[in-house]
Amino acid sequence: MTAAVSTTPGSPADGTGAGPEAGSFDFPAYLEATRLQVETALEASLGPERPESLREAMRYSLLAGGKRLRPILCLAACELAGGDSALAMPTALALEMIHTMSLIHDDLPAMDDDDLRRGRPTNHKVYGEAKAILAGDALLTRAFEMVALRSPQVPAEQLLRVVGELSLASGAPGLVGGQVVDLECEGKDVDLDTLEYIHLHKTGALLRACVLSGALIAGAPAALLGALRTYARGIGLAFQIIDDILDVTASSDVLGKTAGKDLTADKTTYPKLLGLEESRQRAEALVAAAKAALEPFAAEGKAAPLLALADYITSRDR
Ligand code: GRG
Repeated sequence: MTAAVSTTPGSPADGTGAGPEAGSFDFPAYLEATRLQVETALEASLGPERPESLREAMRYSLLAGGKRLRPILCLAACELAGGDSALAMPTALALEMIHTMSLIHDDLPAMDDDDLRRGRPTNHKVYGEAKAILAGDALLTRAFEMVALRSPQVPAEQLLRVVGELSLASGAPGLVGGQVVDLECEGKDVDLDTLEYIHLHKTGALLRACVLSGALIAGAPAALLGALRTYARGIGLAFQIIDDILDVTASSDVLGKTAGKDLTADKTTYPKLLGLEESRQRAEALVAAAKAALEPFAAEGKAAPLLALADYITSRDR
């Protein structure tokens, strides 16, 4: 598969084969070009799902925008490992499908009960609860189809390891487990260790699957996979700390979801436990540790996208 339009030097589709040079890397251009590739591929990814009403509900949330960080992390990790990011695109889309599914279910009345997501009414507000649950289920299973049946150029052994990472990230050892503990902790006093557990599972596990699966598709050695695990842990926690901060400092308009939700739902957050300033410092330290883990692999500039993505996590405003 050829990756779609990008003229950004060093981006997945520039055709030079050269990684971005450290220091001259144009991250905003990389981010936008890669995001557009993902949008184009996502648009084409949902085929003849039937019935039409299910397809519509799946497309409604999947194509509602979003930062597309997870697929971009997957493609960037594939590049870092020396792979062709076009081969990782089906897996990158699968990761966005799992993420979107988790957002649909997270917004349901039985979970966070929210009515705004990605700047639009939530899926169940438009299609009803039953259809929203089923659209999520269909996206989750579609994700595994993307890897198992729609990645013909990737060796089966590598795809099997990717399926393993996606399973771990989605199930009880990942998103589901984190969500259960999160729900059980609502309205209770939660310590820092429990908060970390929730976020490493609810948020960190999928980010880890993103970088590991991209690297696995490129046939990365164990040392790089280990470094990516450390990187993912750092950015995963930092991502969630910033999410907690934005929940109290940003508006619903900018976030595209209901601001101030953590307070309303009586959730423990990093700002609640540590205050805003210490939370921010903690996020920055985690990002620094994440970047340091990639240092041994940064020689030819191939780590530039993942290094810049780590910084983006703390500097983002939505
Ligand atoms: C996967 C089987 C299965 C169940 C899901 C509902 C649930 C169980 C888990 C909740 C997971 C969840 C919603 C975690 C929050 C993660 C998070 C910080 C989301 C926001 O991510 P952004 O900011 O969103 O990247 P965009 O819209 O930009 O993609």
